[in-house]
Parts: sequence; C-alpha cells; structure tokens
Amino acid sequence: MTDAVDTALFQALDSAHFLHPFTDFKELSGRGARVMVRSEGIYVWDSEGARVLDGMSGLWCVNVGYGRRELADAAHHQMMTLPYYNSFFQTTNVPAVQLAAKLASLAPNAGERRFQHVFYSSSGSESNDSNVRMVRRYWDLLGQPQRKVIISRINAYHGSTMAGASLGGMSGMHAQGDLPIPNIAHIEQPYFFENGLPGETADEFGLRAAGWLEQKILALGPDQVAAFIGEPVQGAGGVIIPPATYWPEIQRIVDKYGLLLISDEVICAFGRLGSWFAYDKFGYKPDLVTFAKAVTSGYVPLGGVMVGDRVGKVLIEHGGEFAHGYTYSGHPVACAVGLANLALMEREQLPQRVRDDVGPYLAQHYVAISEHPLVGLAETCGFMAGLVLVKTKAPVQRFTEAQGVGMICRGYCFEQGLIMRAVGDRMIIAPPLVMTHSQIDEMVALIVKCLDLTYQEVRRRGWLA
Ligand code: PXG
Repeated sequence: MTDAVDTALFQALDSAHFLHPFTDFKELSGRGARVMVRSEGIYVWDSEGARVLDGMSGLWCVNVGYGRRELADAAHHQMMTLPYYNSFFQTTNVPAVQLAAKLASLAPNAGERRFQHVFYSSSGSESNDSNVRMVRRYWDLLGQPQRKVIISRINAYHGSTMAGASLGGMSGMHAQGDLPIPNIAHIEQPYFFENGLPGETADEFGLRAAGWLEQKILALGPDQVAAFIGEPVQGAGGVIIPPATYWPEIQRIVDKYGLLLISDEVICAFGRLGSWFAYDKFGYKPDLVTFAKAVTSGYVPLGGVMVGDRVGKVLIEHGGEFAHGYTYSGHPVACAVGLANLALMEREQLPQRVRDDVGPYLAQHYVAISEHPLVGLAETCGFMAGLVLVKTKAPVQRFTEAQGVGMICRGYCFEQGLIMRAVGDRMIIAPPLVMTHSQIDEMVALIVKCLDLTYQEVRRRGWLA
C-alpha cells in the first residue's frame, strides 16, 4: 500500500529547508531522506509503502509501541482543558503535580536517598544541564563552591547541549564545539570486550574500571570533585553493559569521597531493563536520576531529573531562589501524556514483562546469534541488545574502523525492512517492550538474514582471510 505522499517533493523540500540532527547535510541532500508517514504497533511505514520493523523504538523511546489511543486521548483532553501554563510564578498544574507524585512513587528508595521531587524539562539534554546547575548549587549552598568537577566516561552520551555534550564522552562532538566546557573530566568506559586484559575475568575488569574513578578523583584532588555521572548501561555508545562488580564499586568510591552520583536513565528507565528505574537493578544509590524519552514513550517531548533527598533537602531548606528553569518545565500536555503512558505500562506490566518474559526470550535468541561466524560477542540486558561484528572469533580479530562493517550491516537491515543501529562494529537494538514472541522471532530472523548478507559481502571483499 502506498501512502498519499509525494516522496520526491518531500525529499526536495526536506533538503531545501530542514537541517537534520547529527547529519552530513550535503550527503543527505544527495540521497534524499526516507519519509516516514505512519506507524502501528512495532512497525513504521515510509512514503513508498515499505514497512519497517522498528528495532530501535524510534530512538530508544517508543516503549509502548505506536498507535496507542490512550496517549492521544490524554493529549487531546489536556489540550482542550489547559494546553499550557507556566510553573514559574507560584503556579502549578494538575498533570505536572500528579506525574511528579507518580514518578516519586515508582522510584525505588535507595536507603536514605529517597526520591520525593522532580525537576522537569523537555529533553534528556536539558535535564543534564539542570543536573549541572543543581550539583553546583548544592555544593555552593554547603559552602564548598570549589567542588566543581563532574566526572563522566569516554563514549558516554548525555545529550547535545553544551553541558550535555561536555558530560558525554564522544570525541567527535567535543571536536566541533570546543568542548568539554571547564570542570568536566572523563575516565575510560567499562567495556570489557575492548579493554579487558588477557586472562582477566569480567568481574575483575569491573573493579579495575571502577578504580579509574578513584584515580581520577585523587589526581584532581577530592575536594574539587562534585559528582560522577553515568548511564547504567551506555546506550548510544553501543549498549555497553558493565560487569556486575562495576556499579557497586563506583558506589563505594563515590561514598568514600562524598561525591554526588547521577544516574542518567534517559534510555534505561521505564521498563527497558525490566524495572521502572535501573539503578536498583545494578545495586547503586544515585542522588539524581535523569529521565526523558520513554516517560511519554516519545509521543511528546518530556524530560526531567528525579531529585533525591540529599540534594532536595539542601535545595529546599538552605536555598533561596534556584535561578534555573524552562518555559516548558511541567508542561501540562506532556505530563498528561506521561501519566497516561505510565498507566498503560502499569496495566500491561511492561517492566515485569521485560524482566520475566520477553527479556529472557530475546536473550535466548542472542545466545544462538552468538554462534554466527561474524559475531564475536552477543549480549542483552532487559530489552536492549548488542553484538560485535568480527573478522575472526578465536582469537578475536576486529574489523578496522575504515572498513565500516557496521554501516554495511545497517545498509542490509535498511533494505530488509529492519531498523537496527550501527555503532562502529557493534549492532544494537532496543525494540518496543510490547513485542510478542512471534514478532521477536520475526525480528531475529531478519537480524540473522542481515548478518548472513553482511558475511557474504565482507567475504567477497576479501576481508576475512
Ligand atoms: N542521556 C542519555 C543517556 C541519552 O541516551 C540524552 C541524555 C539526551 O536526550 P535528548 O532528549 O536531549 O536527545 C540521551 C539521548 C543514538 C542517540 O544515536 C541517542 C540519544 C539521542 C540521539 C541519538 O543512539 N540519546
């Protein structure tokens, strides 16, 4: 079926007027963007009528799948009731209050670090800017204004604003913006496949990787360091799943030096890893938790920070005015959609479904995928997964960056009607949490087919010898 959209016209208008994010504008205008026109369940359709199985939930956000009427109804109702009002001047609105209370009830209490408050934004990037502002305000109010440095990891993704991109550890982004901004430092990521030593176990590596934090704190001077920020599992960096020993050791180090701990759960929260929030699963107790994306399943933009009691008490009890906020902080329509989305997730028990049912089912398939001659490692965490494309499995020999094997594989996925992301030589997925078993089978069959096609191609090119 072809949708009534003139592809060539929209591609021409697109390249004439729309500068896309993270895009080589000239290259895109030469090829023309794919025009997406509609969606249902786990599928999207382009303007040529091709159906695509969305293995990335849009961009890690459409956790409840496409076409959920409850979310559209909630937006419509709220737009007709109170489409907008600010929350700056001693005013509030019903959905923003209800959603804050709901989020506080869903966030597992981490000992004395209870999450009772929410600071709203409209995206993950803005939320991390808010984190920087809150962390600095916290230490200022406690009379330790010299505690400025926030430590993050290489290959982390924390957004694309000046602070978000600085916190992130993407060298390509730093190179283009004179980043990072001052007082951001980075340590190496906990990527065992790449950084593990011969003979070292994953658990040993996890402790060693966490140790890089302590080394960095000592190098900077412990009284200069304000916080550590990390994604529970690095998403955009390629679904880098840390060893089980990593986060508890990070917690020990953070506690030893009194740092604040920020868990950036923009991708990992709201069922993706089989729980509402991910810090609990990995055994640590953050002070601030960044969220966005799946809080509304991406239907409308919404983000924010869960503020734990340690920071909340200081901001509220010691502070005067906190001079920071956004026009859309607590946007009533976004919050109403968030409430409807969380209600739907609760009704369909999506976090539990990932934990007990579809997560383990996908993991079984990935054990089989790891047998593929092109796959050096295949692993899942909840309902996200990554695999590494290799030349040889034992000993592991990797493709060179210039060979761009991930992009070759991604090209085949595109052709075969599957959205799967390439991050270097890692192929990653994060499908909608509502996928049925037979849809998972369908997705995995497509993945295997694309791996086969890629294997044939790299053999033809003589890269395997
Ligand atoms: N933190 C994390 C952990 C993220 O994954 C952000 C912050 C920023 O969120 P906003 O809403 O400002 O984009 C993200 C976003 C990719 C990709 O290619 C991932 C993200 C964004 C764009 C592309 O995987 N994650």
